[in-house]
Amino acid sequence: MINNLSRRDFLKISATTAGAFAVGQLIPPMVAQAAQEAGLLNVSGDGYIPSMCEMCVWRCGLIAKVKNGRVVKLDGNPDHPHSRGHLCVRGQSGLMNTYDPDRVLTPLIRVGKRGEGRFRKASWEEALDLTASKMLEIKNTYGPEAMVFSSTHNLSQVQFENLLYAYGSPNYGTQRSLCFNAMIVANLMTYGMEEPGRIYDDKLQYIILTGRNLMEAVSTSETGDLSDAIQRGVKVIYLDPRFTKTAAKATEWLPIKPGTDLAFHLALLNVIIGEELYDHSFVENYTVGFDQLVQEVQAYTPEWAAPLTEISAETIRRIAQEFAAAAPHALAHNGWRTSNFVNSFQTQRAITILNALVGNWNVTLKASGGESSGALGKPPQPAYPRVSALRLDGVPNKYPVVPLKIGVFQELRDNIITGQPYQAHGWFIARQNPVMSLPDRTKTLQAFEKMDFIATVDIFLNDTAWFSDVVLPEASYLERYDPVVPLGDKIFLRQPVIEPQGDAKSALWIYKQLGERLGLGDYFQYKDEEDYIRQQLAPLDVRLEDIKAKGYVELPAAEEAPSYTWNTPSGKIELYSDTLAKVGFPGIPVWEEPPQPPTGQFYLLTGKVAQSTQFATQNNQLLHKYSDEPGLWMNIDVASDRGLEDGDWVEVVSEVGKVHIRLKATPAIRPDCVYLTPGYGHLSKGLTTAFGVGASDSVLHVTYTDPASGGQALSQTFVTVRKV
Ligand SMILES: Nc1nc2c(c(=O)[nH]1)N[C@H]1C(S)=C(S)[C@@H](COP(=O)(O)OP(=O)(O)OC[C@H]3O[C@@H](n4cnc5c(=O)[nH]c(N)nc54)[C@H](O)[C@@H]3O)O[C@H]1N2
Ligand SMILES: Nc1nc2c(c(=O)[nH]1)N[C@H]1C(S)=C(S)[C@@H](COP(=O)(O)OP(=O)(O)OC[C@H]3O[C@@H](n4cnc5c(=O)[nH]c(N)nc54)[C@H](O)[C@@H]3O)O[C@H]1N2
Ligand code: SF4
Ligand SMILES: [Mo]
Repeated sequence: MINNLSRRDFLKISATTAGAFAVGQLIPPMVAQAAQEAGLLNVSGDGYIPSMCEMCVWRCGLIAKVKNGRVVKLDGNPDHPHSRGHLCVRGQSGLMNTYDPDRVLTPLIRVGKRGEGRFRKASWEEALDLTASKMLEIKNTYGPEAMVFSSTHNLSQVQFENLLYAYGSPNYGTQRSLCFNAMIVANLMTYGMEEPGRIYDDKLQYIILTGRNLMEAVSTSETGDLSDAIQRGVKVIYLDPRFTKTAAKATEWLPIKPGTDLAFHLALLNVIIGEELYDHSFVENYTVGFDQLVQEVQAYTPEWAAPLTEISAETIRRIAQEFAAAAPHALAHNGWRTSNFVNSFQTQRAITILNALVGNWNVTLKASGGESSGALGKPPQPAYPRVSALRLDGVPNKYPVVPLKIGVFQELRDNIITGQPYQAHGWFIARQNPVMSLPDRTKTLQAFEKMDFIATVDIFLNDTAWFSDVVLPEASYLERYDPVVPLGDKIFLRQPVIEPQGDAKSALWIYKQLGERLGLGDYFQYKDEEDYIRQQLAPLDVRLEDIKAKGYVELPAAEEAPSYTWNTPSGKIELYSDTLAKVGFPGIPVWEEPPQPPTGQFYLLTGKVAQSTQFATQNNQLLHKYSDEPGLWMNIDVASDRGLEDGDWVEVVSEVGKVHIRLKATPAIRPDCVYLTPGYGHLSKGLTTAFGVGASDSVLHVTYTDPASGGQALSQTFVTVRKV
């Protein structure tokens, strides 16, 4: 779909670009030596190797079929609790990411202007020396805080963080505030844990999904659980201004007015309390703050919520009654990318409280410690240097309840631009595409202009690498080891199913090399990837060889007694949170009016599609082939009133940006909303399949941040649409 001009441009550029293999060039066989030594591949390089998918952050277990040193098929590992024998469409297409002709396979050093995309090939020696010398120069001139680090959830992140803490910078940008801060902080305040586990058992009767589009925004195991529950006749109420695939599967779709989920849930609380439908003994024994809650929700009747949400009072009352009647076998799902409005934190709090009132703890919700690497070993290392500089993202001074590790990435970006409280000069980015994933792309590029030095670790010349000074090519997930990870009572391994192509290297190798050049070698006391994993496994008395064949090792199952204590200041579920009240936020969720678009404008909605991951897989030739060209969804009646037809080119304008895109007229969206699929409109011409396709909603998104959780608010951007 790339237009001719841009393809020609790219080819011209790649004359001075250390591109990967040219399109169509034959990739030589790369027989994975470790796998062959372990007996997983025969002498011809054929066999089946278990490992883990990384087409998204969910890490399903996979089994790679390898022939003569090439991956020919990827299937789900039946023993992995996420994949349970299945890979989603992205997972199955993963080999095309590894074999993408656009892969970056040698380090690159920029030769043209930033954003021009002109690079030259470099050796690792040169690229690492340059990166380390720039990072040292910044540290020596401005202090370690002038160097920003950012990365998105991945298995080697532990060593990325090791590099950051050893270097001594407090400035760490993660995807979390762009994603689920509202949910995480609400759970921490109410339950004292980041995210309780959910139980989809045979007794489950009722689910309320608030904008959790599980059928498209896939988490394989939970998507499967929901699908099975629907088959069994579990009632599913789904709130979304769009008719998504989850809406299609749900018992009831409620096209709620954007930003009013809080009103809906406050009204559910009102009915459940007013009609005494809550679990009295659970509330008495295990919660604090019920009296304050009773007082606060009195005013939030279904009749009050109806005009706000545009869901009738009868429906709201009925759902409250049905939910309570099904309880404790009822689940109000707290969603995932809960970053829609600045009131999303209060919505999340209301959802956590709704669950608590009906006493579904240990029935549909349970304690979860998240990913704990507690039992694993790690290489020895000295203590980290003390950091005294303030953080650019305002945590904790401006955002007192946002955990340090979670941060507020969009605020960090904004303060790179303002230079307050000090100016940042360098940015080290790994496995992340902030040029696309942060709201307001123009601002992100402005922040880049402030940088003396930018380095990116990626497998592609993504949009962020395109603006970088050095690009360090990581081996793909099929070509490398990563640290092992525990999941339940198993420990899973990512291992190379082929050798890395070109000069690509694992992140474990890259961070160690960089660490040594920065004088931080003591923090990276592992010889190579295998040695790192052996040190992880040492306390468990497990050998790496024991894991390779099955891809995991089983540990003795820990006794899982249902727990009725919570890691909150009171030890109970906090309906009223003193922690919040003390720092000036409401201790009980209160109604916060969301902004509404002025007449003639629309809410701009974003949302995942099953065939792509964020901003990362649009260049995958297999996925691309089966994807429709993305268009701007607009309600079909509204389009017709405006004289617009399906396929028309339209101009979409927000306060901060403008894009051109084709219109998709559809009944599947509320009349006051439009929707754009994220992940298109790439700037990098190094993504030759994806470049030139669609438009980026990140260009349009205005940066709004919820003051409590630090989560961004993506549906709060309003746009005009006109034919061009
Ligand atoms: N295929 C695929 N699966 C993925 C991902 C992917 O990129 N691709 N990404 C993974 C990640 S990182 C995440 S965080 C999860 C995200 O999982 P989800 O949060 O379920 O997914 P999204 O599509 O981001 O948002 C869900 C829905 O919110 C709706 N929405 C917007 N504003 C409002 C509102 O005010 N109220 C309500 N009720 N709904 C609203 C949108 O229309 C959208 O359909 O998905 C994960 N799974
Ligand atoms: N408009 C809009 N903005 C959003 C969202 C939205 O729905 N709409 N969603 C938000 C959410 S939920 C999230 S989680 C964030 C995600 O935001 P990001 O984390 O910035 O986005 P990703 O696209 O996941 O970036 C992953 C990068 O990793 C690279 N990569 C893939 N495999 C490897 C590998 O093996 N090694 C290395 N080093 N790199 C690799 C990919 O090429 C890609 O460049 O975006 C948020 N922003
Ligand atoms: S959900 Fe899909 S893309 Fe993500 S890890 Fe699993 S198979 Fe891979
Ligand atoms: Mo996310």
